[in-house]
Amino acid sequence: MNDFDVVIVGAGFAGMYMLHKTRSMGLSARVFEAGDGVGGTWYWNRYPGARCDIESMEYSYSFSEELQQSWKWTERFAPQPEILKYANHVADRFDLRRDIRFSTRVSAAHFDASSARWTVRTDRGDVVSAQFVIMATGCLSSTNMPAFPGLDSYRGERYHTGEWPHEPVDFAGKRVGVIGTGSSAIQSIPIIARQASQLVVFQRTANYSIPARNAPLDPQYEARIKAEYPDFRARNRQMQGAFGSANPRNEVPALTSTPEDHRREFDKRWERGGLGFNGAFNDLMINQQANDIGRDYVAQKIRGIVKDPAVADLLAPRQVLGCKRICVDTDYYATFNAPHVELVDISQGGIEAITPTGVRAAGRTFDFDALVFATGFDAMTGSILKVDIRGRDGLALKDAWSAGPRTYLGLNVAGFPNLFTISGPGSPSVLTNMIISIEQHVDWISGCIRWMREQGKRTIEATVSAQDQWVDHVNAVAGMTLYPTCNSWYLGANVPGKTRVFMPLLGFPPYAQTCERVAANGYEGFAAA
Ligand code: NA7
Repeated sequence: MNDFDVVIVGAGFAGMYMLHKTRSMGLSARVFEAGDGVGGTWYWNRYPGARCDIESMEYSYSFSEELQQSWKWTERFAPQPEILKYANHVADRFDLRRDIRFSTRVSAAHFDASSARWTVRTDRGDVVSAQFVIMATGCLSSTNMPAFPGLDSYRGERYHTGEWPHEPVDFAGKRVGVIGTGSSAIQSIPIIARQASQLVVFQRTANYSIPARNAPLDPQYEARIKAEYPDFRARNRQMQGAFGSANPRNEVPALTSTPEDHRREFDKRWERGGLGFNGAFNDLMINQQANDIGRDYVAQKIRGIVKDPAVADLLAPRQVLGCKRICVDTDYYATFNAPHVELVDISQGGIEAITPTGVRAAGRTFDFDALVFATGFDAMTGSILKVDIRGRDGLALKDAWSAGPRTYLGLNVAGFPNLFTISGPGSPSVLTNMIISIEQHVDWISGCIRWMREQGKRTIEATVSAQDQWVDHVNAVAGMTLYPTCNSWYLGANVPGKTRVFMPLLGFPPYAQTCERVAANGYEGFAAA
């Protein structure tokens, strides 16, 4: 059996930086990656129009000044192929590939208390031993394919946005159905519509989408940021979501502002484009009445774009603005003005069945040459729980999490010594710029391992009481907001049968401070032996 200090599961942005960091500490590491290349979610999500919703000057590693100075982004929001190219560049630049086993999925990780080591198994028959196991499995990696009746009977082409083929898919002249209206659908629909002869979109819940206003990256802006990149990064780390310092939240409540103020601020942010729209007022996520003002503004914008009032009405979201991550788009709403594009409301009966030739929904039958499932992910816990993880006394993680994920700091689970989760549930993760959250976690885990070595400790694990308090804290913070009011994937509500728990923690800066304090206090809330 091969012995390593660290086994890392996944070679996305988390796994790659973790490998780089462990190497720099002189530790031996092996990474297992299911795909045949690096990039994680950006490796799998190759659907047309796939693009990051965080600006490219921010959605990139900050740990290497040379890297951030030398890499050139071409657009304000980077498209998937460019992000994948960047991931490959990082893998080459830091010579990461030699420690990564591609096309290999970790199937099990079992802890043995007597040796204080993990035994890790893969679907290719590898059996290795490691002191630490680090789950760098990503938050949006495990696709959600609903068990639609008749799914297997469908005879046409079929795609999931999260597992898109590597070759370009040509929809020219085809009748295409898209199920779902989340971010992946909203990005791909305008492009599919340009090719398809007929496009039918099945909408269960109308989503908020703000224009991206994507454009070639302004060279002057790029030069300005690069002239002070470390300061720019530091300012972003002070933002709630660890991004967007150039367009911060307007620290004024909507409730005490005038209708003119509302229009001016929302107009400004609609014109600027991107996720900053949600920062128009500081009470949008904590007060329903304030949020209603934002919701009505977006509905009125949709009515201004979509010509058929009945379609505009269907596209106007009813849920809290920002309750599900808002989408950013290029021409999404305008696409529904095209005569060959139809929106079908399935909010009442859902998809009744998939048939050999298409879909039955809303009491009608539809025939398609191709069906696109844009039905999202088993977010945050899906990929972790696909691995048979067993901690002390054979305790299975899926049992420890049967009532929803429980962690301390989103980094470790009581009863699972030396197992770390990068951007795990209970940490800010998906509510932030993921790469910055990943770096913060990797740095913290590395610091923890260094401390253990210095102190001569073999194991570290969260105490049950620290974990209980942390879970209460995450829930209490979410409970002060409007986030728990809709069926979002933050709550696991998109996956039938998944326990409804708000998984990410709001607020990056106080979280990062807590992590620092925990470390400074000798890893408070952890037991090390
Ligand atoms: P999302 O945002 O989870 O969207 C999935 C969509 O699929 C959403 O509109 C769902 O409707 C719909 N859906 C899911 N299950 C069904 C069933 N059973 N029937 C009909 N429709 C269904 O995933 P994305 O891939 O678009 O985006 C994920 C994140 O990636 C996004 O937030 C960005 O951060 C990047 P629902 O809203 O649940 O009614």
